[in-house]
Amino acid sequence: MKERGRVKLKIDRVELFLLNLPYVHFFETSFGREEERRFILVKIYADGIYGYGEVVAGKSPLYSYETTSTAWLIIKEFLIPLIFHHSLSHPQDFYEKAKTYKGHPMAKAGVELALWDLEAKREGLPLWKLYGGTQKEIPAGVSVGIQDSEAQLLDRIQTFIEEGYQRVKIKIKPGWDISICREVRKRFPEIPFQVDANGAYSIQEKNRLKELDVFSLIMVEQPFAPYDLWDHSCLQKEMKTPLCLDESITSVESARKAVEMGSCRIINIKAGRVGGMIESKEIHDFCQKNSIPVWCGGMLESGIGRAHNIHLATLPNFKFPNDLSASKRYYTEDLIEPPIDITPQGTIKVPDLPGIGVSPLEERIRKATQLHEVFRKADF
Ligand code: OSB
Ligand code: MG
Repeated sequence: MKERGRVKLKIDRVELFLLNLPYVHFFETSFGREEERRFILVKIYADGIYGYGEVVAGKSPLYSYETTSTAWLIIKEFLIPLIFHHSLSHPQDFYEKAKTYKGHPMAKAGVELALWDLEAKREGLPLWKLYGGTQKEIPAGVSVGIQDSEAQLLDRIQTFIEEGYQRVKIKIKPGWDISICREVRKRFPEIPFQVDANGAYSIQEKNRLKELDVFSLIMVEQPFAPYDLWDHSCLQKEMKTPLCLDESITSVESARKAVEMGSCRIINIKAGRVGGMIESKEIHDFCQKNSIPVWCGGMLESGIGRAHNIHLATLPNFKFPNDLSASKRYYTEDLIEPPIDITPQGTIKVPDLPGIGVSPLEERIRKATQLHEVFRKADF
């Protein structure tokens, strides 16, 4: 990562937006179905420019304990005062100060990402250059939720394959797993394929999970609960298919423990889950040194959060197709221009303009905003 800028950032305003954006198609995981995404955008102004970050916490504490309400509170009561009370010259300064507060990684990440966008714009560089990225195009995968029927699932997969996605991930849970995988494999024998349980199983179901070994899956993601590194290590010892951890990895420290215990052979990195880009890069570097390949997960972000993810996924140890799909796969009206698109080869071209490299559409943001609050330095 580039050395921290010498010049202090004169941050004079921070804005928070709470948005609701309806999905093109509902999204269902082992913890439930959602029809729309509720999330927060953070906009930070300094020296006549601004940066945007997205907070990936959702409406309810299902993926993790954070929600849009807890994140709003933490940002308003702790992180914004921190920004105004210290003179920051680089996102790293924010990262170090914010570390004194326990937990709430999604709240911290939203602010840190806005600072990264701002920093890159100040330098006139696309984010991937600041991060030390090496990939100019990144492989796109698609994450397909639980559907009303097996036929509906197979149809959706068919459509995504025709659109060019390089691999398909499906969500599984007890009862929507073995026979579903068998049908997917029968219909699409060659497609790179993986599954994600979002922690829906317990160690008592170990033998059922071992049945997944016959489907040539690239990986099985997060079968057990987030805190359960030990049970993951027991299952990995008995399974041929690599396990990948998502929810369990919240920092470079938890990544180290998971790798040392043999709880997984692959790690999914999400900047929101781990508290920002600096922690993501630390996890990436640790995994690279230890021969653990990583890939970039998603949280159904708007184009703003997804653009941030794309820049992260340019780092060299991102070795699998990512959960990064086209704008139109998620939302009819994404918040950015140009929208994110898939090439016929199933890749996403990395934006080359300064910062996140795409333009937020202020009018669309305004239309989807349920709550807006402005914080000025003068008031702190
Ligand atoms: O576990 O990867 C997950 C979406 C919401 C919450 C958790 C997950 C997901 C996805 C979507 O799988 C991936 C995407 O953004 O395309
Ligand atoms: Mg996951």
